[in-house]
Amino acid sequence: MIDEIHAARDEALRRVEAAAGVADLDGAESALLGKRSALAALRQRLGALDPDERREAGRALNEARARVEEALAARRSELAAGARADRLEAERLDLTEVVPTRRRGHLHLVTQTRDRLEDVFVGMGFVVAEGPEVETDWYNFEALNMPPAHPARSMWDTLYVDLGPPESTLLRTHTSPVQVRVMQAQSPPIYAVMPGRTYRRDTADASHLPVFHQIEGLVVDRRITFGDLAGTIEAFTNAYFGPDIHTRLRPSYFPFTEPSAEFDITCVFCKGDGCRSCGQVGWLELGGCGMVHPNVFRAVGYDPEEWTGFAFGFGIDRMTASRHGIDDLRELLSNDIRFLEQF
Ligand code: FA5
Repeated sequence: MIDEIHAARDEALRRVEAAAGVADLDGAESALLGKRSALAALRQRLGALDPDERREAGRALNEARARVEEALAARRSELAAGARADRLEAERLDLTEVVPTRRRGHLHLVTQTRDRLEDVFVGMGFVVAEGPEVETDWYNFEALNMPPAHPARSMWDTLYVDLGPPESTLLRTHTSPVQVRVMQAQSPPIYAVMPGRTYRRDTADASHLPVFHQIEGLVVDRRITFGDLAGTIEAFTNAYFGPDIHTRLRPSYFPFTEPSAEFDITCVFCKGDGCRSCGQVGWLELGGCGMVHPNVFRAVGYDPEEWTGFAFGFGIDRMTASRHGIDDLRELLSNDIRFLEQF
């Protein structure tokens, strides 16, 4: 009987060792220790033994069962550790891995447009300048011929910064303050463009964003005329949009230019025939422009009798939308990879 018990124990230990996985081990456990196991069958035969043999065989059976239970527990934790290691290996993320089939990221569409515009203007002989996004009231308004309480200030819904005296510091509402900084920094002649981010208390909708981009142009030289301004705008829109797109100027008002105009381009969707995007007029508004006001020249110490110039400013986001047929500016900020990947 003792030999049979040892044989059943050794067989059970072999099966435990041979279990290939936790599920395998669960199946083995009931076969080795359950009611129909070899050890259970041997226990049933104890009753037929005489008392001394029964005691000895009973002890041997208890020891055999304890050994098998121990072996099961040890094998179970061994298999669980192996399964966890396999899962970790399978789920491992190598953040340094370069997967050649994946497409790499690229510049945002607005940045691409800004770069292209800069290229077009540099090709026309302009230099690129930049200025701060947090500005003083003087640069954003006063030097641009808008003294305190000038009604034209309400043309721009301004976001003020809590710095210094009330309403003395702001997020620039347009790129025009950079004109002033460029003129202060150098003497004429000036042929410069100034791209950058601008801020207004505008609610986001299909054609407005509270944070958007403009590009400003400034020319200061002798005998500059309105014809030079119109020709420059026509030349860059042709270079950017292609020869089918033309410009027109409409009389307007800006405190820092006189005369002032707004400029439109041929609607890129209907090529001038009239459609929903352009409100059936065949033209899309792009920006403002005009001849630099003598008071702006005075603010930076230029003699308005000696120097003449023009300036223009237009929205890069709206220009991007026009060129790529995007009918809602908010798409540009949605960070939806399916949208961004198209460009
Ligand atoms: C100006 O900001 C003037 N500084 C432009 C200028 C410069 C005139 C130099 C004369 C000489 P305006 O507020 O119209 O003008 O804005 C110019 C352009 O910015 C608009 O035509 C439009 O294309 C864009 N823009 C204005 N507000 C928004 C907005 N909330 N979201 C997106 N684009 C905007």
